[in-house]
Amino acid sequence: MDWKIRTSDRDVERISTRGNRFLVGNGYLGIRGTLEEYRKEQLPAVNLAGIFDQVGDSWREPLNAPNGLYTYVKVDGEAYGLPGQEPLEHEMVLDYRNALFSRKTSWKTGRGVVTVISERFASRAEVHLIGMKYTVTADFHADVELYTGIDGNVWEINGPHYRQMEAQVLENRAEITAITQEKGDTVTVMEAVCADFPHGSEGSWRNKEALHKYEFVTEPGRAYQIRKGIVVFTSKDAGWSKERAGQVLEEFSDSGYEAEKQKHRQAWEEKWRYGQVLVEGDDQAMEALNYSLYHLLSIAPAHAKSMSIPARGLSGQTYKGAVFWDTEMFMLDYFLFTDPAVARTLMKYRVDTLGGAKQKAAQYGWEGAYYAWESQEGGYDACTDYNVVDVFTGRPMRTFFRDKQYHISAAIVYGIMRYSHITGDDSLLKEGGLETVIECARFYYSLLLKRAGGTRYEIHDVIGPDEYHERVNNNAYTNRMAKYTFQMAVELLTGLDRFGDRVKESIEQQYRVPKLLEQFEDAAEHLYVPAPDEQGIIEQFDGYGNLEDVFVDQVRSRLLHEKEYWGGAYGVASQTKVIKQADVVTMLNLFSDEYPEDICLKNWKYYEPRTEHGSSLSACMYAMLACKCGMPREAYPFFVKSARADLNDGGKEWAGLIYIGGTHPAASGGAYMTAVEGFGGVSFTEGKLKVKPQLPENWKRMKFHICCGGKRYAVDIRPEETTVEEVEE
Ligand code: IFM
Repeated sequence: MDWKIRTSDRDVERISTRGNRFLVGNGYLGIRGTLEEYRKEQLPAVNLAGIFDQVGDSWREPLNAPNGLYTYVKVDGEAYGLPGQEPLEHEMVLDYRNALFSRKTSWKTGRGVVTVISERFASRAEVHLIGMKYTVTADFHADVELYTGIDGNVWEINGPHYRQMEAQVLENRAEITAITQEKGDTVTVMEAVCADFPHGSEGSWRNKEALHKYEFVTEPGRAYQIRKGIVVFTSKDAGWSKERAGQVLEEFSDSGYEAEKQKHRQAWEEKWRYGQVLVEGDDQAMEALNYSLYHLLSIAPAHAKSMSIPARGLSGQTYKGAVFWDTEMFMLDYFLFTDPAVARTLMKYRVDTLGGAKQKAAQYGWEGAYYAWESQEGGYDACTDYNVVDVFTGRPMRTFFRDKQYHISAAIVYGIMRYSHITGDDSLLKEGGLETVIECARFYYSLLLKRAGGTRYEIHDVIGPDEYHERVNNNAYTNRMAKYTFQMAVELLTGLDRFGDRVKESIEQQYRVPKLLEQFEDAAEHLYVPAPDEQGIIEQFDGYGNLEDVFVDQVRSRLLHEKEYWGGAYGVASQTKVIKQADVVTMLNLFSDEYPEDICLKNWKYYEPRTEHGSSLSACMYAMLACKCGMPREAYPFFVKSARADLNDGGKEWAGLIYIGGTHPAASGGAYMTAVEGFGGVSFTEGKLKVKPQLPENWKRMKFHICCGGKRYAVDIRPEETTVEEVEE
């Protein structure tokens, strides 16, 4: 395995997926795998973490910075680039061990062959820095004009986000400062170019392009290279200024591209040291898995103390750059097991956005904290009431994701408690985590209903993970997660002493602890969670069993339009048993120790043919439950599907008429969980690591690291024995 993916594909239809697949990123920014000459129509983006803008009533979304990689060539007066000019040869490579993107493209001109080679990295050592080199070679005396600079014509879905741009172009230096519409935030991109060959040069600022032109005549076979350092910072980045960016660029120019690249590679090697998973006997699985981990590492906010990861990572503005339950339920484990500081950063974001969650609960008339379904700055819920556009009428469709996906708050509790249980670190709980769990429990408590004369609590009018069935009662997943939230709140409230007097007093001042304990204990005991019926099947929600019993292909055959939305009032799936993604199976996976194996298996077999897997979050839940049922062979194709979510073409790019393309970090996290927890059999009992492997037949050996209780362990699984050894750091 060479830790590289390559393609010579240049089909314009797949520009979007290649942009995702060849992405490089460092948690602060993500650079789509597009070519230097691409204009906004080809969807290039330097996508920024944690900074948003809203134009009028359009959706608020994260910013794409002006594109400092923009470069193209003219030879003998004619421009050469893709997708316009048919090349002789073309290849793009992503070296995902070192997070290096490169391309090589040759064109035949009227007088000979001209070749462009480039390489780029989003520095891991200095996250504001992008390094790039670009080389032109011709096999004749070509008159070359090489244009390089910053393109302020950015690709945006709901823009334009910049109301003003100011630029400066000096010799070998250029900068653009763009000012956002909503809050007047600034995004500054500065570059320094080094061209160590004789040339004529000229700078310009026109049509939102800050450009340098380098003119030269090539010696046949000689390489003409420019190297660029690009610094990006925004008004939200404390301590950043043009002076500081200038210093970074000076250092880049002094030490040189190769030296900065070396620092970047070293930083990545550090990440891989404990972050990789080695598999012997199945190179394809090892490649897809580590490629998935590459994506997770590329978007991990290791530079921040309180930040999360959007559902489409840093691959663009899809899903409004918002944070979903994907982070806690699908991505968190990877960071928790390999780099707990990042896991803490992710969960601290939720603690710090508790205010937004309390406001949302209050807006709906609930108590406590109802987290944003699509969380942006401050916990603001970017999810709109009309989140899908109908393909037939072009009208926005009323969806209830924001109002009714109550299970989101429990995901936050799950993340906080999993962090605390596995790391043994109480600091997050002490710094607001306790209040977060209590407020989420208060939220669920305010949702509880009791039928007249009844004894059990129910939760009505919800959407579970399967979004195709809206506003149902007693969704098994939601109810079980609400019960879990009550259980966790009880665990914390009964053990306040462990947090010390100051924290205990503060909680006792804010809450009537005995009263809450009484309520939460009662709720945990009496909240109804649908139980297996005589056939062993758990009904996904009240009345699910009465819906039309068809399988996925039958429902698919009823579609009138390929982009038609399957859910909502008239969706093809809505009145059938066909579901979008794992729902009961997700619940069983999380609570498998509460159910006999045959119940897990029966439900797996029942729901699988009825699951569209229309969300990339689905396959890994089936994979993991299959492992828990002792079926690694059945789990394997679902594992591969998750691990290859960003390698394969054919992922869903549309929800009705809304573009939802981008990377799939939840699937990447799901692939990791399946490998390590499913096949590797990693679990934790009272904070202690247990490993009980069941590898797929062709896997001869598996090696990885796990952090637990403040220690790091090397796990080595071989047919003859499994060893778990503490690592001295
Ligand atoms: O969080 C998911 C949801 O479960 C299904 N639709 C896409 C969201 C973002 O990945």
